[in-house]
Amino acid sequence: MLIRRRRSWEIAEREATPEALFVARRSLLKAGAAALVAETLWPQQLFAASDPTADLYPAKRNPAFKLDRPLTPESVNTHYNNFYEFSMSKDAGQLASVLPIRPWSVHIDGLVEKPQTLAIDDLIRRMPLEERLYRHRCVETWAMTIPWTGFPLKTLVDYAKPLAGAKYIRFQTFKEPKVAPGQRQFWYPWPYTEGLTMAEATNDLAFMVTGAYGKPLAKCFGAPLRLAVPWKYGFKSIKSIVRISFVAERPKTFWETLGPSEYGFWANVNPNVPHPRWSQATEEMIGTGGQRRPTLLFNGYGEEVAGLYKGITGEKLFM
Ligand SMILES: Nc1nc2c(c(=O)[nH]1)N[C@H]1C(S)=C(S)[C@@H](COP(=O)(O)O)O[C@H]1N2
Ligand SMILES: [Mo]
Repeated sequence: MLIRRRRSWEIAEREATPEALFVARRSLLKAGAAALVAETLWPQQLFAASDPTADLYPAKRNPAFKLDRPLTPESVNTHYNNFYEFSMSKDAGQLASVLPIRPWSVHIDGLVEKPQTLAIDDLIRRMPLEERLYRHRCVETWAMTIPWTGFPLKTLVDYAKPLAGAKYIRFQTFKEPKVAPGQRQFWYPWPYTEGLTMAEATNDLAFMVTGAYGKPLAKCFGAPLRLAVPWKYGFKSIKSIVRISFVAERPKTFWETLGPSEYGFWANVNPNVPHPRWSQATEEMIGTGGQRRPTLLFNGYGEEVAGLYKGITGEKLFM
């Protein structure tokens, strides 16, 4: 349960943790019970016991990605996560420590020259790792800043050699209900899926994350492989990826399936387009004692990505 002090200028809708609540209202879920089960299993382990790629960190920082605000401390970030496979609350990340992340395979399939399955360590070692400082903005109106390590998604796209018919990429998270209590809640469309257009996926900002804070990725952040698309609301940045499919049709995503009027395919950050149940005008910087800042269009990455959406009409680009 999130305990927050109300400020006079905060609107009432912000009391919700909206993504979770949306489903809670509809399905009478017993998240508390599920969380309790996971807690008894928690071996206090945030990383793989010994990460086979540990020697690659810290990777060299790419100075092109600058921040306008301080980094969110690691200890704050690892205790404030959305990871619905494990819990509806922000403690989900801690509960995720039961997830086995080795061995781990990533399937590359669909409209590619040669579908293949890669062991995660082979994949990571094949890719050019670098560190980037990114903003991160959840649709629930909280925000963070993180030093991610990873590689441009474009490098993986080039490696996969998509066929001409590939118009979108569909990403899929693991499905292990025995390990992830949230996945025993059968009314969710597990596994978690997300999608990007090929133009979005090959934009330089689209980043495949394998590490954070100069180390291999902690499980709470979506180890061993997650996406970071910082100009979009956080739910687009799918965690713990096992399958990357090149497809012709726009994939229907996890959140779009649950609430199409609230969570769409595009989900680009825009302060002037409110969520149906709350304003997106400002955001709370987690770990700063409740400081709020004005939300930035495309989360401040408009220069890099606004061009992707020129000429697209009749689409809810900001939801
Ligand atoms: N598989 C999976 N990926 C996910 C989620 C999730 O519940 N499951 N939550 C999303 C949401 S809503 C956000 S805001 C970010 C949270 O990332 P963080 O915990 O690293 O801040 O992950 C996204 N990726
Ligand atoms: Mo989110």
